[in-house]
Amino acid sequence: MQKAVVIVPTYNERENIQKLIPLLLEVFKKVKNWDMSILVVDDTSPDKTYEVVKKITKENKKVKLLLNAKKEGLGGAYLKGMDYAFGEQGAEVVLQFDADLSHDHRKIPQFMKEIDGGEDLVLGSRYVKGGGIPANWGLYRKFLSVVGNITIATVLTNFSIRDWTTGFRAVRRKVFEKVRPFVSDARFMGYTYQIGFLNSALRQGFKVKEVPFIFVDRTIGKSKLGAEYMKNTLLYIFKLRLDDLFKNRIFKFAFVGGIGTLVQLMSLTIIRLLIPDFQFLVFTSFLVATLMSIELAIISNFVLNNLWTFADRKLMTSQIPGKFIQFNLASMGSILIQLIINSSGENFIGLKDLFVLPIINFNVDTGLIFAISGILIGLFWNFFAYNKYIWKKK
Ligand SMILES: Nc1nc2c(ncn2[C@@H]2O[C@H](COP(=O)(O)OP(=O)(O)O)[C@@H](O)[C@H]2O)c(=O)[nH]1
Ligand SMILES: [Mg+2]
Repeated sequence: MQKAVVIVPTYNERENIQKLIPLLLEVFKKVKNWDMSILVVDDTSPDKTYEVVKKITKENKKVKLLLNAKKEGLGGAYLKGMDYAFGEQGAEVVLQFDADLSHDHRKIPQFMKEIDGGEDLVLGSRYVKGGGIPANWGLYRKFLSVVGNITIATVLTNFSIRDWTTGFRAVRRKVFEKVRPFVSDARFMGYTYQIGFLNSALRQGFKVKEVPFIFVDRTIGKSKLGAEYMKNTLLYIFKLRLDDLFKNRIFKFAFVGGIGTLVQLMSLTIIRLLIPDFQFLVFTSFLVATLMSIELAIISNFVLNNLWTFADRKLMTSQIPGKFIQFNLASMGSILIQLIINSSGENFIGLKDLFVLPIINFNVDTGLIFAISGILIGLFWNFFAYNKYIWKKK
């Protein structure tokens, strides 16, 4: 029979754990096809929770204690517990269960059924139909929990999950093996572990199922949830999305283009200061300065795109001269596109001042629309040409 281990992290849960263990052992009898057991992970609680548990382990083989020398947080306790359960204990499934009787032990058989049915990760959910949070929770606590979940789903743009923060879960071995490297750093030692773990599992395509349960407030002891949690969660989700953005080729392309524009404007200013305007050469020197600044922007774009945007298709040294010429042609193409669109806007529709202040007139100037669409189509062309010709997929 395959093994399933219910991990119960404890910190000052002396009384709760004594009540919980018999309830769990009782419900295990309803799960016939799994060898179920309990692993309590205690961080040497000051109230000596571990002493109580140690006593129970002597009477019952289905209960084990893992004692941490010091408090490392909820995520730390789960990592250690799961390493042990999936490792030494040879478990195929681990369940996460709070010691404070907030989670519904009667749901465990249903969790195991979902696993049998092919789910990789089962969540006890307070926010799907049939689930719930305690009616007596103050407005502030309800607000935090509900808004917290909505915020997480919105920032991660994943609305398939209703209860991101739930600590009642069943995890298959393969999920833990794939997710562990992503939740091993210090950020996940606290309660952020739950969100980090779930997000990583979803991104790796594991099957996740929410099972409703009604969360019951603890009657004994205190919650350990602190401000650490909110801060770390927000930091985690926003940093994750920022990382996503910086991994996005189109974003990098646009960013490099922005730098190119800055290079062009700044170099134009500097070159114009360096090249004196001879009266009869005013036009020529302006033209020279403009062309030089455009070329500098092109060089900046070429180098940065090669090193960053298309780092995965980086050019070999021998290719660089030829590709650089192609890159210049592509850039010229984009300028040409802009010129054509702008001038056709002028010639065929009869527009003169392209940048007439539309904001002051309160009616949008069609010339501006042509200018903007010229730039957009030019950018589109650039991105296309880079992908298709210059940094071709290998
Ligand atoms: N081992 C260990 N368990 C912890 C730690 N922090 C919380 N827990 C346990 O994790 C479970 C959930 O914690 P709790 O304070 O009830 O959080 P809440 O239900 O979100 O308010 C309880 O069983 C706690 O005893 C920790 O640092 N180490
Ligand atoms: Mg609790």
